[in-house]
Amino acid sequence: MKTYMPTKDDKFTFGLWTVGNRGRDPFGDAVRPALSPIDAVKRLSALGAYGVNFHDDDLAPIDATPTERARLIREFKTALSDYGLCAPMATTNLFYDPVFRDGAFTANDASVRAYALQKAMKAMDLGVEVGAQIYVFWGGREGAEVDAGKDAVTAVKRFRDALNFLCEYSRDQGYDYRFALEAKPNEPRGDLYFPTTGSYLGFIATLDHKEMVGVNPEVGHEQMIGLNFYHVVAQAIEAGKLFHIDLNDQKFLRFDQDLRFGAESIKTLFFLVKLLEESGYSGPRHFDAHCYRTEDAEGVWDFAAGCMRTYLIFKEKARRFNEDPEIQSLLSEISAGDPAVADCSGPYSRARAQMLRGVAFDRAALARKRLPYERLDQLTIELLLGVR
Ligand code: GLT
Ligand code: MN
Ligand code: MN
Repeated sequence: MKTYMPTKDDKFTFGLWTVGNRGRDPFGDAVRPALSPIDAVKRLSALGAYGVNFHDDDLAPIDATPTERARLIREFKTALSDYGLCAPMATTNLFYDPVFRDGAFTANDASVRAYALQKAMKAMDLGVEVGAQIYVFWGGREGAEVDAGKDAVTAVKRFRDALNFLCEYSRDQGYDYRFALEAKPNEPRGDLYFPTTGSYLGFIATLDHKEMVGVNPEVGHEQMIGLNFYHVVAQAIEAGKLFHIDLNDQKFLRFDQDLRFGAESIKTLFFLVKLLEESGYSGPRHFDAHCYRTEDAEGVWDFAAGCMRTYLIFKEKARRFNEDPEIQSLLSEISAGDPAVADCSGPYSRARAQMLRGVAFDRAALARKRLPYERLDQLTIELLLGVR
């Protein structure tokens, strides 16, 4: 009997801002009390999580005195070691304070851009202090409502300058960071630059230290514009660029909902988990979600446990999918080809091109070949619904 109890080996992580979300939205105030980082560490550890991630300002308020800041960091580090959690990812809050109302690295005001760089450097130092090796950049305010006010080409160049600067800073300090860029199409800005993970994959190739930089795709951010998240992640993995992942869920084409993992998109997220587990991805499985605003402080832990449990159920379903004889036989049938043609495929050579020219294809027979996707999909659904 499977218990689906998470262990540290599952590498489940949560952000302090996720379990600490107080339920504020643009139409209503907080409904839950503040959760201290120490209590977050205690509770997550008890649930079987592996780590906890944070923004600079989640640990110490932006205007904390140096002494206060040092104390908060010290207490957090002690809690991590007392409760056996790590902090594998760190990030900078470059979106909440009014100074960032027109962006951070892409702001029109050069002083704001410089301040954003300074804040990111300090937050990187802080991340290293607690052992983080992945550094996420979510450009929450890097966008515009008024395109007359900011040239979009300039914005891309400014963002590149910032990333190049921070890669050099990381190297110069002897840090071991890998940077993970997180896309989002809009919200809180009318439009955000780099709206999809695909945009970032193109951008990364233009950086000075592209080997240091990958992506942090978030389920909901791609589903806000109707993309297939499984396909998004597959491309990132194939490019060797999946450095981190933000797991949550979302109804399509809406505001960023950050729902509990698996709350909505059962089939897509099943294929996502199957992909993560089979691809050799060894990074954290990070939940960037929060519980419904209707929950009280205890409901947060139902939410957190639910994210991990659903992931583990999908993982078990992936194993069953691979062991299901009927599913596997349909898969072999679908991909079976004419062995005589196999020699003609492979990397280009003149001889191979010549050979391929000479093959007599039976186009009509190929077009008639059975493709039993209906049956395959039905079996997948039955497996997921628990009757198989
Ligand atoms: C913020 C955002 C997330 C990002 C976090 C990292 S902060 O909650 O909604 O998608 O991953 O900056
Ligand atoms: Mn996210
Ligand atoms: Mn989100």
